[in-house]
Amino acid sequence: MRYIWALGLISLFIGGCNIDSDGDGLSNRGEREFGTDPQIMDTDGDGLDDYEEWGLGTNGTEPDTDDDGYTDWEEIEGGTDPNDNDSVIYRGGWPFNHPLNKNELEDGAFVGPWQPGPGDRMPRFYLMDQYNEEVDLYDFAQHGVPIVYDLSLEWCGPCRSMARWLSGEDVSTYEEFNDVRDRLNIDYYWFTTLVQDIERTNADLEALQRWHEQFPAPVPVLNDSGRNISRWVQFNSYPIVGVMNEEMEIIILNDRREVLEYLQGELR
Ligand SMILES: [Ca+2]
Ligand SMILES: [Ca+2]
Ligand SMILES: [Ca+2]
Ligand SMILES: [Ca+2]
Repeated sequence: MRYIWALGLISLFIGGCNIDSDGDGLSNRGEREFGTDPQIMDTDGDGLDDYEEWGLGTNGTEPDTDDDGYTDWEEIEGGTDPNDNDSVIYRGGWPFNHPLNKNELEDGAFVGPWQPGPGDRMPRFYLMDQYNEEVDLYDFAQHGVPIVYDLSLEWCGPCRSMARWLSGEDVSTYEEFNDVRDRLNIDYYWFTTLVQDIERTNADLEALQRWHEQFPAPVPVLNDSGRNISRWVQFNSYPIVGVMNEEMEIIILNDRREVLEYLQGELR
């Protein structure tokens, strides 16, 4: 009888050690050792619960363990290593959107033979950037901010002056929108698509890199050699500048002044 009582006490003791108050799979004792909060499933709020972080060897109290700009959760979803800052989703640091969200958006893309209008959603284009990486344009979606696109030609003067302005130089045409420029990558995203190079042929990687060197704005410079976006918007006068909402639906199809005024009105 005494033996059974002792056994009960021992199992109670072991059970006590294994209490998992928040139900994240890691015991309270394990959480104390790991440094996470035994009352919160996802202590650092990055989308991976404490047990998952323990298993992955990531820091459960730091959303971006390797400090490369992408959270641990984003890296797991994007297929990169959350413990290695050389392993990133995009070398350019472009945003990331969950694959499930992107797939859902794709279903509502507008692919008619006619010109799109406000409310129509841009299809999911994949374009190469200045780092020779393929960019999924839907990664810019669903971050709660509008997305500007510009289509430029390397030889086109107005395209170049806009790019100069975007990369921080004083350009009188756009001076009144300098407050907008200051909010780039905070209140809105922007991507540039280079359609032609200086020779008026399809922009290749060298042209993208040349453009980025001359105009080092923190935006992707993308290659549209397949004429995907340019065929989709259907304009022949450059730069083509439009803005979409976070669902990739057109707000303004092509008017750079209107786009900048729109952004100005949206500044927080
Ligand atoms: Ca916890
Ligand atoms: Ca976490
Ligand atoms: Ca990271
Ligand atoms: Ca990483």
